[in-house]
Amino acid sequence: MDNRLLPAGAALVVGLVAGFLLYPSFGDTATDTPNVDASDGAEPTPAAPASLPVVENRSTLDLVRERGYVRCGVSQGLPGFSNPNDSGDWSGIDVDICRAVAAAVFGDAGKSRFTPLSAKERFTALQSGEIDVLTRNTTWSLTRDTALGLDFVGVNYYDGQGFMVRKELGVKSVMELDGAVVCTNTGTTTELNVADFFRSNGLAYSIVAFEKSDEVVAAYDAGRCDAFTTDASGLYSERLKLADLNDHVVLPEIISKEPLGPAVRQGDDQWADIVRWSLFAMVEAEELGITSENARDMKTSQNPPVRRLLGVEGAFGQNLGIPNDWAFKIITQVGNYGQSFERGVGENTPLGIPRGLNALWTDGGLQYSPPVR
Ligand SMILES: N[C@@H](CCC(=O)N[C@@H](CS)C(=O)NCC(=O)O)C(=O)O
Repeated sequence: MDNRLLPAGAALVVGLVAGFLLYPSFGDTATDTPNVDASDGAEPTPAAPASLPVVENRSTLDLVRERGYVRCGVSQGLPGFSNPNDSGDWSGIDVDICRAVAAAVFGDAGKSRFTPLSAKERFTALQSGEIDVLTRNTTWSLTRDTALGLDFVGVNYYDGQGFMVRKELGVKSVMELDGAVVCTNTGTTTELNVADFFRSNGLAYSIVAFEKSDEVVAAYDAGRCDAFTTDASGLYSERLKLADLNDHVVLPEIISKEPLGPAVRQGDDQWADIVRWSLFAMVEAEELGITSENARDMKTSQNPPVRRLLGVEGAFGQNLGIPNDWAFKIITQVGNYGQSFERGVGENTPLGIPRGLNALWTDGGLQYSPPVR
């Protein structure tokens, strides 16, 4: 489709007007919200910005090619998802999505750069053009997909919200948290879900929320709150930062659906397709048994889906506006979805997360790529 330029500008303006200040009620410091009943459970209605940032009315692919690298918005440090090492090199499954897009566009996963963003900052950074794609443990919800001038293109991690408490509390279920002080991050679905869950179950609560995750963990570790809540994946990751993780227990309830996935600016269909199919290529590769190690040999396979994905047959890259060996480059440089999962968050990493919902559909999970044909 070649109608992407006009809608990109139009949609962006609508999105910017609608979605600039997402979470007006929370500041950078702790915000104690003692069980107020002011919201209806929807995301806060965004206010219009004082002035609109100017974004060039050009295709993202053109801008990215001209610049020479893809700019991705990531977390400020969430091991397994997006985390820098001491040399400033980023890794994790969200980083892999960005590297996959760079491999698809440039044939070089290294042509990717990372901008750490808090939950509160992330949508504005995408709207304003500061980044090309948001790959930051971000939940796909209707409001975010429609009212912010953004489009979610897939789910790279199916998640849900969980709770952690100190073992000494003796609490076995979230239902025992009546009157609890709950620590979490501002600008997240987490806050909204806590409100839904506690209110609908008739439980009193108060929230202590911070913009930086490290502050949330520190507050919880220091005993400022009874429970720490975030995406279950975030609990696996953030609890590694606690003084002694054996003093804590994750409660059995998962209180929400948190499909985490990459988002792009609304209205640039070609760019959305490139990011979407970069993710799908990783999933499809796993289903077809293609890995970073065997991809080269698999090029001689007679299996038609393998030949199509590796660019031996067809013009699928061309249809996306990128080289035909796009998926081959992703698989050899980043790996298939399962390889990325195991390397970032899998059972042999400090996080130790089982595939669960993120297993392939053929193994009883939800990860599924439409056919490459
Ligand atoms: N998936 C939820 C929560 C995302 C979120 O921001 N989680 C926190 C806690 S795991 C986080 O990413 N912290 C790392 C950071 O702020 O950089 C959302 O999209 O609102």
